[in-house]
Amino acid sequence: MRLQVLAAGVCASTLMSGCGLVLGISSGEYDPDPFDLDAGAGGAGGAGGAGGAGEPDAGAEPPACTALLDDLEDGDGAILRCKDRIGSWYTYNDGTRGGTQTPLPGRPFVPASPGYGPSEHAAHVAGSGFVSRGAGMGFDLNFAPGGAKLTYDASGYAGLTFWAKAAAPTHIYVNFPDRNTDREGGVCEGSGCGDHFGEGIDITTEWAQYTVMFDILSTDGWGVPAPPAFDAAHAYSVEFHTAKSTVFDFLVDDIAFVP
Ligand SMILES: [Ca+2]
Ligand SMILES: [Ca+2]
Repeated sequence: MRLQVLAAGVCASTLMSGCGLVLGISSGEYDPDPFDLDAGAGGAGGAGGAGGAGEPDAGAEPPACTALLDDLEDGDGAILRCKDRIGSWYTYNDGTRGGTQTPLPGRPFVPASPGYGPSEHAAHVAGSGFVSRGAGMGFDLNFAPGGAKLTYDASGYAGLTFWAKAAAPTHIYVNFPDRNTDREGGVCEGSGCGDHFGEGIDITTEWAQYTVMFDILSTDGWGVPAPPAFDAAHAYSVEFHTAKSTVFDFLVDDIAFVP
């Protein structure tokens, strides 16, 4: 729980995502669903999201899953469809008035060009001005269009690896909403949800590969009830999150599980 320890002393830094999640927000003003997870997941994410996962052909068996989650090369907003995995990219933010984000939550998620290396596409998000809980982009792992948002069993994998590049050096968090921290799981409620297990990384202005192992993930410590550990067997999503007041403009590509 390294971040929990750090949080006590480094809360003055706007780069610590967890700190901003509670400071400066009176209980009366607290938005229990600041990321609009309930509505946003449906609108921006999988179900019915424009440009989202296409309906699989009736009767067509999806291919077996590999470690690769998405390379964005098909140019749409859905991750690679395979046997147990279906989901779409989405963006989210804390709803700060005046905050700007591209693409906006609920709008079609269109991959940017070019991508990493010789590839043609990467996932892109940019924005600023989100002063309470921040913003980001992510994708669901088991959320079919028109269906329910379900958990995905990632316990057969040890971590996540991806390539990333930012317009300016940017600190982001790779978060993994799971059964305990996503309100969809029914374990946490309201403002007790959202303290996802994750890890902070520093993205530079050159493409570089980053790897986050599941066994070192931590929360910020404010979730209720306190989640015991990342529940990889019941993961909902992968999110690339920026802390409050971060100016962000970054690309992510070739996202894959680590076997
Ligand atoms: Ca690519
Ligand atoms: Ca795709």
